[in-house]
Amino acid sequence: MAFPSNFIWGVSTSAGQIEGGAYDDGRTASIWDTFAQKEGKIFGGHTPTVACDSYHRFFDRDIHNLLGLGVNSYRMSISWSRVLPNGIGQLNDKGMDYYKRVFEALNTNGISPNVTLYHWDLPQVLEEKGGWANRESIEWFGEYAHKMFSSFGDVVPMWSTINEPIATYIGYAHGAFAPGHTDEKLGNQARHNILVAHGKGVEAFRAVGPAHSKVGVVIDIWKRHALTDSPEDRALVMDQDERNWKFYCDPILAGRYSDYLLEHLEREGTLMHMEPHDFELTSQPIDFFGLNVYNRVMVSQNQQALADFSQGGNFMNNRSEYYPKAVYDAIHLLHDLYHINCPIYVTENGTYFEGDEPVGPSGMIEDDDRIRYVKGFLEWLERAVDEGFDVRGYYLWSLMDNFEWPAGYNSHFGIMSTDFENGTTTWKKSAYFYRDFINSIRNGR
Ligand code: IFM
Repeated sequence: MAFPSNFIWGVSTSAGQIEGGAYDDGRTASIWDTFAQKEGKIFGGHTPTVACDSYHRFFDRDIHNLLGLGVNSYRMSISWSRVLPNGIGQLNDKGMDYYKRVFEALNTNGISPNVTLYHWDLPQVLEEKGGWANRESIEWFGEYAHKMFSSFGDVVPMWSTINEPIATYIGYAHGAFAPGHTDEKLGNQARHNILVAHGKGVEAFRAVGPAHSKVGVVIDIWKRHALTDSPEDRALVMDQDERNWKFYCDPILAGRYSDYLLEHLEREGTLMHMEPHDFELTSQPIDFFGLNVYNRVMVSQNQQALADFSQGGNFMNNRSEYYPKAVYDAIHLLHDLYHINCPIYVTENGTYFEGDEPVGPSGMIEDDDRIRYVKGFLEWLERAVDEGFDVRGYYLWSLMDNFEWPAGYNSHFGIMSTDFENGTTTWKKSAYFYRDFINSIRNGR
């Protein structure tokens, strides 16, 4: 029996994906509200304007679903433009009041809030000043963080500064995410700035000094694996690891970018502007590391071999590989490469189904693939805990089907389905599975 009785069991969501109420009570647009208005950016022309409507339904729907599941923590995020409609400056009382009531409701019900400050939804007003590519964004974020810690520091026991900074890179370099720029150098600048902003956030947390709370960061690790043992494939793994998760983990956990990365970016003409003090900020000591882990990525120079591999038997119905050991590998990697000396929480893990999910005879969505996936990850997580790795919690992504960024409402990650017409949610088979799993752990199995 590996999972200890005080292990955190939770589910994850984010403001931009569930809240809706996009223009209610003084909130202004985020970059995703604006991006969604652009032709062809989001599946089916969907927008996050209403989403799961949690801004209006948290208290009579979401909290009850959380209680029903028996989770002891809920991971969510604050919508920056709801609390600071101008990005900086004057706080919006109504927006602040919403979060105050959400945190109170969670705490009163024994569900510990785990709150991310920035989950991809930059206020559009700040994008108009250059967004994350503007170095001033470091100060903007610092101000926002300071205000949130001063207001809610003590009622939220776990804070994360930023979630998955890779999204910022995609949004500025590749255009598939908001705000939709397609400039590699801009992308590198934006992702560097957000890493420094993370450090500024940690600094703000220490300055405010909430007595019983902790601060961390959330990074997604998609480890590359070579399909063959050829030198070309091994080189590809190295290169892609450097440009992906290492771009974020290195400055935060090692206080630097690798020479390999810097040399390559320099040669490619995409090296970002950096200042010496930046790395003191990026590597501010954190109290925990939030690990988002979904899968590994197979790479090969040989496209045919890669295509053949993807035809193999070990794939789920969404065509992604079933590789639950990814969580164990990522935890190992954090120790082997960075000698990480703070606790790890798996802050996101889950899988999706595109289109309508299979419904059983009783009318319930029978998402057996999701159950298999989650079970597999939990087995490997348990093994890591058993081997003594300091992992203290697991959050399933996601509580309910929600706005899945460019995939709109067509990609279902929820363990509950959401009726986007009338705002009701229905438990899928996986929600019952997760509830029973948590319960069995608590009862010593
Ligand atoms: O929905 C996203 C989330 O916002 C960030 N991590 C990955 C999830 C699934 O794609």
